[in-house]
Amino acid sequence: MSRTPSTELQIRPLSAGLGAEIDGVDLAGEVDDATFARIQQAWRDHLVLLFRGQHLTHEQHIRFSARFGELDDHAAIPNFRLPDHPEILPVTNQEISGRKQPVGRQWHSDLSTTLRPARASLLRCEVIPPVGGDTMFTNMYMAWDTLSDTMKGIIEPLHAVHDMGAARHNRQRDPAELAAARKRNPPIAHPMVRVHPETGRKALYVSEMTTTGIVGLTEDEARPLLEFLYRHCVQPEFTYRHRWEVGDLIAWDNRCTMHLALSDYDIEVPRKLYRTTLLGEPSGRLVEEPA
Ligand SMILES: O=C(O)CCC(=O)C(=O)O
Ligand SMILES: [Fe+2]
Repeated sequence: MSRTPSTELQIRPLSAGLGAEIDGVDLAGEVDDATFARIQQAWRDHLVLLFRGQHLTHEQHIRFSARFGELDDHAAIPNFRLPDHPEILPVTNQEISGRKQPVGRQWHSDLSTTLRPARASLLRCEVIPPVGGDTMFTNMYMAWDTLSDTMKGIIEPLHAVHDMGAARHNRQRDPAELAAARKRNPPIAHPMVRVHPETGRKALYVSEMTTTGIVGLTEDEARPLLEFLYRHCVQPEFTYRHRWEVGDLIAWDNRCTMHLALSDYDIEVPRKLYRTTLLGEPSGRLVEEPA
């Protein structure tokens, strides 16, 4: 097993909005504490980290991911996780046990329909179409910082409802299956602005994929505000668009970013990535649904 001295690490920003490529570390090997501390600092500074040429086994992917915290076992989506490695979620357009997987084709932050929304996700690329299959990321600190003080004042006390039934891909699902999934993951009200526990910075927290409304506002009141925020959050200057290569591993911080899987490729051509998900700090509360 190789050891990577921390002095070899190079950090190169990927766009003005967010993202950095980290060079000079072999994630299959033993990453020493000093190197990991620099990776964590780069992660806090850049929100999304890209490591190229990392051809990891599932065990190596899990071992590196666990350095960031407590791993989710994907019990919320039991049909899609790997039977031998519940910490690994295949992210693919191919069928898994006879079903097509719901994919993140709307802007979102992972596990927002749970009481421990994801801290990090680490996505590793094994198969990518010859063209397309890109993923976009956006910086939710910037989304917050660039609102007017008046708008910040309006949003700060509000909670938004996150409901997996809202996702476009879930609307095409078998109703009984969706009802069961929604029972496992009932709607959650989360604060619309979160203070990042490590940086102390405020980040906007809404998701085009899962947010259905705002607690205390009528649908007519909430809808235009949410539509404005969805547009505001994804201005090109806040974003990075990643063109995948086999062997890429991207670690992103869900507490201050959103991401989007682009359908800019021939859906019949295989695309296969694997994700680990880190559980985040407790957040939000269950929304009482009318019986
Ligand atoms: O397929 C992708 O590009 C990203 C899918 C996604 O939302 C995720 O892995 O969390
Ligand atoms: Fe996602």
